Amino acid sequence: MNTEHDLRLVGVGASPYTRKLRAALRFRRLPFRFVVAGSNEAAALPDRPLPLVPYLVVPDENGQLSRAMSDTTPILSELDTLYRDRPLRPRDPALRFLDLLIEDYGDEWLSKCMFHYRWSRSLDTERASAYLPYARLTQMPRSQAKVAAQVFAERQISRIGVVGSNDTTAPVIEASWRRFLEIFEKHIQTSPYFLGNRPGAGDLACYGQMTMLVITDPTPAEVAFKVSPRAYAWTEKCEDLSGLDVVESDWVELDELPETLSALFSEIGRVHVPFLIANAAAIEQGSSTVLCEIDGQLWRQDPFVYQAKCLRWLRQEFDILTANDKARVAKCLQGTGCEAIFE
Ligand SMILES: N[C@@H](CCC(=O)N[C@@H](CS)C(=O)NCC(=O)O)C(=O)O
Repeated sequence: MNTEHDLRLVGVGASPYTRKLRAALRFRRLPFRFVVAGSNEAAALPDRPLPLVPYLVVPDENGQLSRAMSDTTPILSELDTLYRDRPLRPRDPALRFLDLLIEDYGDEWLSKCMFHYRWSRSLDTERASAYLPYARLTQMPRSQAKVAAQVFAERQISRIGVVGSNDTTAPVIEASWRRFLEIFEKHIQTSPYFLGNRPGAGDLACYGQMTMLVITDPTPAEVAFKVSPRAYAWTEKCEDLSGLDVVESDWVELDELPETLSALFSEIGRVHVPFLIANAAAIEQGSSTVLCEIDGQLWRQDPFVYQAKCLRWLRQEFDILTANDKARVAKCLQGTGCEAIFE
């Protein structure tokens, strides 16, 4: 079999965004090779546009693997354009917007939970540091891994302010992780995925972070086992959904959203949206600190330029909806706090 033209996914298994994209390619049934970042095979491929993992190398118009793309959100959109079958973004534009919102919450808020637990709780830091150096090179000598682990942990801990984890915000982040699990637990009892009987990009964004939060890192995993033991099974399942057959009618009807999904939007509107808005305002004003209230507590962190872009993307996606679709979205999000994105 000639696999020369397979897509190349370059990443590491220990990266939540790599897991999101790998699960996406599997669900999409797209032929791909997984290439470990930093390996000789990766060095032979076109370089990544951003200093991030994962990245995806796709064929250009001549069928040559010459184009590398970074950032999973635009990558998933482009894959939906390039390959028509089994899209991850709903075709109904209003539902597509809701899926983008869940995707942003997974990528940008659950990542706060992930980063916070991993780099502020000593047990989680120790556990992650012990294996992460080997994620790129399993044969690394132990002495070298020890040094690498320390350097990496110090770097991540020094960046913890970037995600907004500090003494004041820790209880807000931890309470939000528990609430997410409570909502998830109820929702998944009646619907296999957030938007019905097939996964959307939002499911896979949450899944990516949950590989670490539910499976790998002891403190958030312990909470998950108490609140939602099915979260572990769901996370494992999402790793490879290539065998799931789907049809268009598997998406939920927007006019019949279950209450448990509204609860998820209320959670997104409770924590993530206020942050997105305060962060974008701080950047616009050239302020060096984001200062706002989230869930009744003072939130202080360094501005996060990328997340201002996320808000811009969401607003652009809302702006291009027809008046009718805008009204359908607004109706679903009414009273959740998410309306602040477009009001
Ligand atoms: N928005 C990006 C985020 C990717 C990202 O943050 N990747 C992390 C690893 S999980 C990374 O490469 N960080 C750079 C570093 O650690 O130096 C995406 O969706 O691809």
